[in-house]
Amino acid sequence: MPSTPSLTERAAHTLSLNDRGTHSIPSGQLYPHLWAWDSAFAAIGWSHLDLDRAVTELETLMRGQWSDGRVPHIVFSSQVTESYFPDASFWEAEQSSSITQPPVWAIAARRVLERGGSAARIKALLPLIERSHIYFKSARDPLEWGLVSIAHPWESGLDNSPAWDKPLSAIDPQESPPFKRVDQAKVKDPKQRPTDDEYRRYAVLVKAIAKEGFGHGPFRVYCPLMTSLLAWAEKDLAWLCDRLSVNSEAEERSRHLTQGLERLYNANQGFYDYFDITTHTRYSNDVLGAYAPLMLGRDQRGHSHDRLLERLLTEYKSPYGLPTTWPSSDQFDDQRYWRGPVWMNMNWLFSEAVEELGFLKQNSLELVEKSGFFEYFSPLTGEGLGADQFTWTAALTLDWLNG
Ligand code: 2M8
Repeated sequence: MPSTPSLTERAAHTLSLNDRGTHSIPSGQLYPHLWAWDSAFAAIGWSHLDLDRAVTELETLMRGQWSDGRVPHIVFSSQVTESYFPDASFWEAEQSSSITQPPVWAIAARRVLERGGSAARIKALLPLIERSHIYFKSARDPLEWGLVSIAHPWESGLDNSPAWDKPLSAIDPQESPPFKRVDQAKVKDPKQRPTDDEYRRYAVLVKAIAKEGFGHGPFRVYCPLMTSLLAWAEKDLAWLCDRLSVNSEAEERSRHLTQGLERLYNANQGFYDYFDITTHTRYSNDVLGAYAPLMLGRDQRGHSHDRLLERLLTEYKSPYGLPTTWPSSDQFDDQRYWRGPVWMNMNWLFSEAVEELGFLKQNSLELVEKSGFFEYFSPLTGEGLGADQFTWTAALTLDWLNG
């Protein structure tokens, strides 16, 4: 009788299904091109199977970089025949989108080097990574507060998080050009995807950014998750530069961001706020991203660290890891994309960065063993949702199994 493949073998199989030679796609079912933070997570997975392939993933990702330093969130492959909306022509940029994504590539590069990836090839990437970090300082911090602002909900990676409802309500969906979505028919239930109204507003923003010559556009929100991830990535870039004898001011920039985050701490709530730059309004939203400064460690912010951790441990309980929205909130939806479901990259980021959340590794491995390598999961039942055979779910599983 043939033996059942192990979890490692199944994860490796998912990575190979989505391998396009020099880059990975997130999923054949829904996302047929290169996505930036997905590729960084894929590189972490590849580092357990084929170190050269892992470095190639990062090189391909950085090859898409614009001359102003931004790493576009999608690089379109012209050979792909599967449909995706919004396609390259809708963005009006050359074969890429015009916004970026959470900059986790230095975090991935550090891990690839630590596992034995080519020092020479990784060293060659460091100036590109540094420019991508400086882009945030020059183009995504209009008030110079030492924070990262996003230009589109897609830039945050957490597309339809309730955190964007307020600023997105100011964008008029009637201004949207006509378009046809292709995502809803590709999942079991359209309720697992963002709404049509949200998509119309997303489309308006894509066009507004293009009209402005690819500037910041009308949606401008300081985001604690983006800021925390950049501050973490800067620390890993500083580590890489130190190890590979490259000059860099990454450490200094990381400190500046960590200090900047303090502006968003809400001592009444015990978590971090968002700030809408366009209306100059600060607002609270009890979503997982509001706890992201935890990733920067207790040393930096002892006072808020313990409160954040305590709330997260008591309020965000699920046997499968961290729900993306506070489960007791009216906005929580266990099925709809980033409005509640558990995502493996969030479990991985929090468990890697926060010692007390190390148990998320066990939760996550049990979840993929039970449900498979889905894109996201119901925090209530563990049911797999969205796309099956999803790259970062498999890649991070490999990391947990072999890390
Ligand atoms: C999702 O976003 C894209 C748009 O960028 C989509 O919904 O079509 C998000 O989950 C994002 O974080 C992710 O990088 C992307 C590909 O997996 O899909």
